[in-house]
Amino acid sequence: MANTNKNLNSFFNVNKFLGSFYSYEDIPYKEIKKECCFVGRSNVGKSSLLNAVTKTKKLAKTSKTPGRTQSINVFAINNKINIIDLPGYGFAKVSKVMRGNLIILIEEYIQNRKSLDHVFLLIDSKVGIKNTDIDMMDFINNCSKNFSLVLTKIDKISSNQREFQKKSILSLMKNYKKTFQNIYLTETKKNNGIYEIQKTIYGLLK
Ligand SMILES: Nc1nc2c(ncn2[C@@H]2O[C@H](COP(=O)(O)OP(=O)(O)O)[C@@H](O)[C@H]2O)c(=O)[nH]1
Ligand SMILES: [Mg+2]
Repeated sequence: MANTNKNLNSFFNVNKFLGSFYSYEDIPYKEIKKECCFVGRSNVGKSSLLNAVTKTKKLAKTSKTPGRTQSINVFAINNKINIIDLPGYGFAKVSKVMRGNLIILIEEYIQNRKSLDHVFLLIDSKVGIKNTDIDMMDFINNCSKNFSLVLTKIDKISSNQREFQKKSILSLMKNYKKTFQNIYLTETKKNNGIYEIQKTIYGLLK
């Protein structure tokens, strides 16, 4: 069925916000058994990516003020697959205790959510990989969850820098041979890389 860009857009365009949750245990399972999530530092572009993938403006609130989303936001796509917008980590302006709590919320979700099939870890291409990102990769890897990297906002860097980033990241990924799947370069305004991510998410249904 959905083997073209247009078909995938209409598949993802049928969507519903299921709610905000403060613990993985509160997220309903219902009949939806497949799930992926977007995780990354505050302001990396998680909500923008969700809007681009679903072709739904303002489905997830995108914000110019980092650190605002502090709960697990659940979106059902076509009643078949959930996309989870996780809180951002590593935002300096919230208290240490709050940062710790957010990490716990994220990690408990990744570790315990049985229907979670694929983690998309977002990296701002201009900022690059930080220690908190490495910690998150180690955690995902230790949970034996498959993950892909999404290098966001590639419009902000030159094509040389894109190649350099991609190369150095791929070399780092040798440490995660069992769980690392793929790398995507995205720019939400021009939809670069969005179709590839849609295909991967849709592919989870097989
Ligand atoms: N230039 C550029 N800015 C982006 C892109 N994606 C997101 N942004 C901006 O980055 C900021 C944070 O985005 P948001 O999706 O709210 O990040 P979140 O905190 O990870 O959910 C917003 O100002 C977005 O407009 C992109 O592909 N290119
Ligand atoms: Mg957000």
